[in-house]
Amino acid sequence: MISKPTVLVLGHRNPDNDSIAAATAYAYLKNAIDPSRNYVPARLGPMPKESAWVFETYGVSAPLAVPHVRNRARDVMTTPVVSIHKGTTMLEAARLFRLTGVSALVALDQQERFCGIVTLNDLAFFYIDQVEGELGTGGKGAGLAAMQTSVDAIVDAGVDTCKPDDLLSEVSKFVLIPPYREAIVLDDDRHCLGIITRGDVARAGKREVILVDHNESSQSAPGIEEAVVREIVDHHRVGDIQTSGPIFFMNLPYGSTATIVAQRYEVCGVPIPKDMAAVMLSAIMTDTLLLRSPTTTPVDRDMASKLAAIVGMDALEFGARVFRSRGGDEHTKTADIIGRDAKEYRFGDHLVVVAQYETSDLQSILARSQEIMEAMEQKVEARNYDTLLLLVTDVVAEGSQFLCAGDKRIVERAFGIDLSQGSVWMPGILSRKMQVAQRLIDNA
Ligand SMILES: [Mn+2]
Repeated sequence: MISKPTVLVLGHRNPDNDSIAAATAYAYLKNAIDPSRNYVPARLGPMPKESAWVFETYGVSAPLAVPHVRNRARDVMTTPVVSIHKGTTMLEAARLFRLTGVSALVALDQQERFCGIVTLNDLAFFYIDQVEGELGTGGKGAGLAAMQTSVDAIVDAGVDTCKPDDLLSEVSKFVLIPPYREAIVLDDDRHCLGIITRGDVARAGKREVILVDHNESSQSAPGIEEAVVREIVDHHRVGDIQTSGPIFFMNLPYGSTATIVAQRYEVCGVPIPKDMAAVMLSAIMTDTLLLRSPTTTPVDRDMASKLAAIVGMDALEFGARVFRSRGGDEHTKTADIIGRDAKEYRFGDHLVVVAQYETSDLQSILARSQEIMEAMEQKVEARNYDTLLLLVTDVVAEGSQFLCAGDKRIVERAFGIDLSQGSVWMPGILSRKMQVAQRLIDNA
């Protein structure tokens, strides 16, 4: 069975609701219009609370969690393997080689567990040895008799084995360098999942991805430089991803990637089912902070009302429920507040990280500002950041509290503020991208 190539549809690291929603809804659309591939929504971190709520409420499966996009053993292995049981005769093994054309058989014990391989080479040498012996002694039929003995004598238990998620770059060392020729892929119970031959290594393609809601390698999956980026659908500044050929690259200054994805459904003539409408509407609502962020465009408003009609709820009412599903913040971990949604920006040799935490419960966060500041200073040390800026954005009061660790000058200069006392309330600042990152870039 030839399976379709898989394309991962991926949002950014520390995924927010827009990254989760855009990956899911875009993969659905691609599967509807392109039968040549299998589009799999994926994520580079845990589901945000509000995404979990929307997906659960509308019965949508969460995107697949992936640690990286490097080639793994499972991506290139040949499957299924041709296997024999221990105790099978040499003759039966020889017939199986002729029937299947493989060059190695996997030997299993009675519990179907892997115990070694039998190669065509070893079987041939075994037979030649027997026939040579026969010629030396003048006896007849020893070769034939030998072929009726068990293959156990030539089972090679020393062959290299690996796990399905092992990196191909590691596994291939044991396949390409003599005396090894192949590696066997085993699960945790030593059941054989596949075999990796030199041919498999030579033919190994690259993993294919579509990036949504980001287009910078520092925000993307580890190993992105080894993957083929087939498409990008985004609403951020144009970053540094390079491709070897022309691709579909759609970047529009809308309030959310979900808006662009929903528009693609219309362009492609694919009806939006209720569950995908809910997923995309939730992302428009969170990314535009209930259509109040300055990033909001008329297209976002228009799309929100279209999707709301499919969902059968008022857009803002639906958005308010999505925000409520995040819950209060008195129990939110400090590490989540400063790390869940953090983006790296490089200005020359200056590494600035801007984290944003949206809340409708600003007071419970500010009550812990001492503890948060300490954690931020530690993170600056540990990660070698130059500057870590945290925006605690209050969706209701429509503004952000700025907390800054490390070198504060770049932030002070860009905003004309004094951060020496710790933190500063910045009314009207809701958008990291438009009101903060852009200003830092312009003033760097
Ligand atoms: Mn977004």
